[in-house]
Amino acid sequence: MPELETPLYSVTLLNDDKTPMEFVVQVLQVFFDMDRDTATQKMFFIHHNGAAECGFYHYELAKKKTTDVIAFARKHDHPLQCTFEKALRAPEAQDPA
Ligand code: TYC
Repeated sequence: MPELETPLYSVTLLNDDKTPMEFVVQVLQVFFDMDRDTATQKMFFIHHNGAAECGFYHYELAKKKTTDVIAFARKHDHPLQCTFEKALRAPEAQDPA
C-alpha cells in the first residue's frame, strides 16, 4: 500500500488521579514533540475531559510511542495510561511520522 494511503493511528493519553501534572507535560514534550505551552494546554484538557489524542502516526510508530510512554511512566511509578487505535478522522495539521 503506498505510504500516503496507509491508515493513521491516534495515540491517546488518559487522565488519572495520581500522575503529576508536570510529568504529563514532560511526556507530551518528549514523546509528542510539543512545546511547553501546547503541552500544558493539552495536559489540562486531559485533566478536565478525561482523555485526548496526542499524535497521529503509522501503525508501528503509534505502537512504539504507546509502549514507550507506558514504560517511562512505570519507571517513574506513575499510573499514566496510553492507548492507540485506528484514527477515525484525519488529523488536522499533524504530519504523520
Ligand atoms: N489528573 C492528574 C492530577 O491531577 C494530572 C493528569 C493529567 C494525569 C493528564 C494524567 O493524562 C493525564 N495530578
